[in-house]
Amino acid sequence: MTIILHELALRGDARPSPFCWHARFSLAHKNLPYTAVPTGFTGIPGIAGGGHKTVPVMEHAGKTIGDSWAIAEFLEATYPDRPSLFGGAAGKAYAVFMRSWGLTALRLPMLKVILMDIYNTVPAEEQTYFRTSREQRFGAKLEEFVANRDESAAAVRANLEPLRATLAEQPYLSGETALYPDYVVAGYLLWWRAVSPRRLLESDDPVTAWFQRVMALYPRIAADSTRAWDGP
Ligand SMILES: N[C@@H](CCC(=O)N[C@@H](CS)C(=O)NCC(=O)O)C(=O)O
Repeated sequence: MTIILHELALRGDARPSPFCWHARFSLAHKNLPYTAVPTGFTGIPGIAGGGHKTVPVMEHAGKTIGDSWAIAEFLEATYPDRPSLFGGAAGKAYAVFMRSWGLTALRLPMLKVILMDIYNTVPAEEQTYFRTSREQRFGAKLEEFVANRDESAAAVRANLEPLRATLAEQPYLSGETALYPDYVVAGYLLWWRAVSPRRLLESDDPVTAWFQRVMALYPRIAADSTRAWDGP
């Protein structure tokens, strides 16, 4: 059986989507082989017979699953004998928290830094779609949305403080081994790194050392992830 993962690819084969990285981490954690199929924004409606508005979309033994969290839950239920993504019910609850925390404490302030970088990475023929859909969603011109980039970057760095405190106690956010909560955060760092030439983390930041530990666990993700500069 071949597992197919449809994921977002932009100009220069940049792979930015944090949610696609979350799905990749889920597959990698379960040690499942998969084929990653790149798509642009305008290709999404045509994936796997249609009906999907976002990627990732996974095709698995005749079943098609959209949404990174649904993919994680499906893989956890389908492959109980492989390493657990969550580490039990309490671990799953922690993963739910980290998803919510990531959406508010990382995704939004990161977007306020990198939205124009993403736009500049979107192929010319998809830029009008991207600009229109995002300006509608955020109620502002892209340029206005990133007007306070420096403050937003500082907010992201400050929001990582609980992670630094956690990593002073243990090698991974989930304890002795990396689990889904680690992948949530790593996915957002891969997103930033794929499109933005700005440095997010200093090399002596404990989050940098943790990120490198996570990357070392998954050489394929480290190799396939693209970067605007060489760092987290
Ligand atoms: N809740 C979804 C969100 C997925 C998502 O928003 N994907 C973005 C790429 S990062 C997308 O496909 N956007 C399509 C579009 O904006 O047209 C998940 O976790 O998979």
